[in-house]
Amino acid sequence: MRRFYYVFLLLLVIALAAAGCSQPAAAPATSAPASDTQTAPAASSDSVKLPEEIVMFNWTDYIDPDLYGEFEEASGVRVIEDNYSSNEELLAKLQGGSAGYAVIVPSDYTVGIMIEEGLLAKLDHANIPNLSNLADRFTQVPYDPGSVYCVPYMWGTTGFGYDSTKVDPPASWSVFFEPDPNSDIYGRVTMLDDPRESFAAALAYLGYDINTTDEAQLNEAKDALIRAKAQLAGYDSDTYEDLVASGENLLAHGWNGDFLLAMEDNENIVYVTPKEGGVVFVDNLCIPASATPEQKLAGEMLINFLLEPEVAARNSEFIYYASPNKAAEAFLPEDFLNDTSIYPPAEVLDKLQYLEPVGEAESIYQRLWDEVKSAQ
Ligand code: N2P
Repeated sequence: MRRFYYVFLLLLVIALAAAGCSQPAAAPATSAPASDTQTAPAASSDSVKLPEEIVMFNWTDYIDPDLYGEFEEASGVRVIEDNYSSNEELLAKLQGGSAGYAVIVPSDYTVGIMIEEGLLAKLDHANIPNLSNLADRFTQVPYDPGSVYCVPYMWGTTGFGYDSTKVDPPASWSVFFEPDPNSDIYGRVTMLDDPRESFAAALAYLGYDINTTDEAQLNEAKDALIRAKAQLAGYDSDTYEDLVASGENLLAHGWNGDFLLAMEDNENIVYVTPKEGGVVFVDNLCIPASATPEQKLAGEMLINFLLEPEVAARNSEFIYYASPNKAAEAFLPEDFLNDTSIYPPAEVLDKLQYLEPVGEAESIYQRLWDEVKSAQ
């Protein structure tokens, strides 16, 4: 009952907004059906107009672009996408006072940092009734229990992808950290342009905790990353999968869904979770504290739209990342749900770990990463 009430209200708001009226995002709780014991919270956005346009600040290739048009048709709000390449880049932008973003997509550990630094707005759940579509385990994530600030968007893993017709199947991070000048891959390899991800690869290779704050271990990881540089064509988080698909590169460190998407262009690509383990992540839809009330309302409507089961399913199928949306599963084909590169089996998941905020050691990571990047 409650859900239909919300959906009805949302449709009403959308219709009124499309007709050019300024209307509240949700009606006062007094109009809730008498039988509904879960009274809707009073809307905090009673006099908020929808903007014509909002900006979604997102990773590259991380949404089915058709969905923007569909949201615009339904809400009257046009969505412009701007991209970043790492959590650290996104964080630096917000810390530096960049504003104008309605929706951002930080990963788990970065959400924790952003909450602590007051960079995120609290979500008005009355505007996001589709929150109820999340699978239970994604409603109480440790970095934001109860989805106070963010809504889990997609989850995935970090490993590497290679062209199986040109590379002997590697299974270990050693393929990055023990470069061989005589191998075919030498000079045709990339690693993620991402301090925590690249350090996690080196730390996993060395057998250390990927969230270590031990300076000696971090220095060892830095040396490994500098040695790895000898065979790198570069650091890249945005086009690495396309460069493997086109044959320009043969091996890349990266995220599972990106390689699966690139398989549409080159079916010889194989994605691997290295035997030493690696990273599992949950990326989230959040609204920066700097958003205006208008941007925030439209952002919440976009988040709600992306949580529609059928929309979430289509989005996941398009970008090849696993959905935290339980209700979306009914709309996902069996072969997608059974794909172990998207939904890793328990024995693989067991080897993976979430990146966590490292507190003061963040500056050590940043300094050592700068040293890696500038090393000759
Ligand atoms: C998509 C990037 C996935 C985000 N291109 C990794 N957190």
